[in-house]
Amino acid sequence: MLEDREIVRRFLATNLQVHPAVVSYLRERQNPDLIEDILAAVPEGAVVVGPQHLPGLKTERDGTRFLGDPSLEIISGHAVPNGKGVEFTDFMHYFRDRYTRLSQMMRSRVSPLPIEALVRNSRYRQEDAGIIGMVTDVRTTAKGHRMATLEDATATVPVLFNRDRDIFSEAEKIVPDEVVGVRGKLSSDGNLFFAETLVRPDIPVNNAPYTSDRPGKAVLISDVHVGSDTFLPEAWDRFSSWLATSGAGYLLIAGDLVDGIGIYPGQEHELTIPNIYDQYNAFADMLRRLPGDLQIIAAPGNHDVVRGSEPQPALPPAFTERFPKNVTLVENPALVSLQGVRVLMYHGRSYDDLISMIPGASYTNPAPMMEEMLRRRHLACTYGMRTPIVAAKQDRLIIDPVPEILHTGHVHICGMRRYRNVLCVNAGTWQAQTKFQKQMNIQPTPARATVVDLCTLEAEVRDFSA
Ligand code: D5M
Ligand code: FE
Ligand code: ZN
Repeated sequence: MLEDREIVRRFLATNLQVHPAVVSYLRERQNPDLIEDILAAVPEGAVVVGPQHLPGLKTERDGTRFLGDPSLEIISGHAVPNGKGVEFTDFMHYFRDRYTRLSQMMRSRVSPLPIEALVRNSRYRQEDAGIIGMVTDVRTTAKGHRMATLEDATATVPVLFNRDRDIFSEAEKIVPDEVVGVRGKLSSDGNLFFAETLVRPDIPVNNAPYTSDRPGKAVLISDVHVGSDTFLPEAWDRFSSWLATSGAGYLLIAGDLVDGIGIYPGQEHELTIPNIYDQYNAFADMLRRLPGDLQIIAAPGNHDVVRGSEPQPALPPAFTERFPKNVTLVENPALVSLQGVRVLMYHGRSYDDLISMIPGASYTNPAPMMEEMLRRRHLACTYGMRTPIVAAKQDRLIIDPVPEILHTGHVHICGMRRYRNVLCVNAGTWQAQTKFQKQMNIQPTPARATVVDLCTLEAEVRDFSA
């Protein structure tokens, strides 16, 4: 077991200090070779080894890119030429990658046996044991218990969560395709596993976020919906004027930049700009009126012109010709570093799934859903519901490394909370209530922007609605 003390000692031995975020990264992986890799890659003259020195953070494709100002770094999800972004594979490989990486995060807490060994070997019957599996099926039994089928590379086993136990409330939140660990006992006939504890990959309890050592402010928004007849131009103008004097260095936009076309039946009757190119050009004009030294990072959402399956590619050049130079287009999701503070941007399509499956979840209160994503270390666990997912060689929707900030949108309702020192921000919208939202009884909170101080990670919501 690689402990914090040992990790720190190893760095000190080479006269380097180590940031707590790096310590938690290494503790989670339990791989001493990684320390050597990091030490080998630290540039000469460095005093403190920080998150920016972690090799795992470089993208698998063409390395970390520094864009203009080195204070902005796209760690993963930068724009790549059409089609080259994802290496397609089959779902078996995709889910295997998910299982391997998420199970690794909880091995030390579960001490799992391979499921096949557990069920085949009679010596494990009615003995305390642990397993880690992907949930292939979950339901409530006739007697009101929760039953989940867990699968690993060797076999599957049904797991029962007794409704009279404390873990039941957690078991009610189990969703298909998440990876969980359980400890408990196999029945005497070997056909059923009785769960006593439920473990999720989760954020380490002692998660220590990185903060910038020089002043900096980031503004987080999403769901601008340019082109819709409910887009709020006056509120945007107030925001735009404020930004010029705000001293903010970064503007992050987590998708649904424009309203798009053909997104829902009858949308053409609710558009003021019916042409998709014109929508992006109008958005470009809005961005051109913002300060030229503001670093703008824009990711797509389900209303944007790119493929809906996640990870969604960055907007292609055909639509962004008029965008100013200070805009960096990224994929959805994307992990960006602002002066070392890592922001995981994700539009949030999976809210539609989580809200339908997790008891107590609702569109009005998105913040608890962000916590559910963090606990599962996954942005969109469940395959085959509302969130389309691409079978890629690597599961890019896994939350790894732990970011300082999780920035989402989609539900059009502002929400904020901190979970184990991760700042969760759901950014709201620039669109008033639509006909569809009226039918669904969704009351949006338009015209809000969240301002984050990169030195303290303190955040405040500013209201531009009046
Ligand atoms: O999502 C705008 C809002 O509408 C947001 O609260 C999610 C909700 N929404 C979107 N699609 C659906 C479906 N199919 N069912 C229920 N609720 C939905 P936007 O992505 O901007 O259209
Ligand atoms: Fe939206
Ligand atoms: Zn959306």
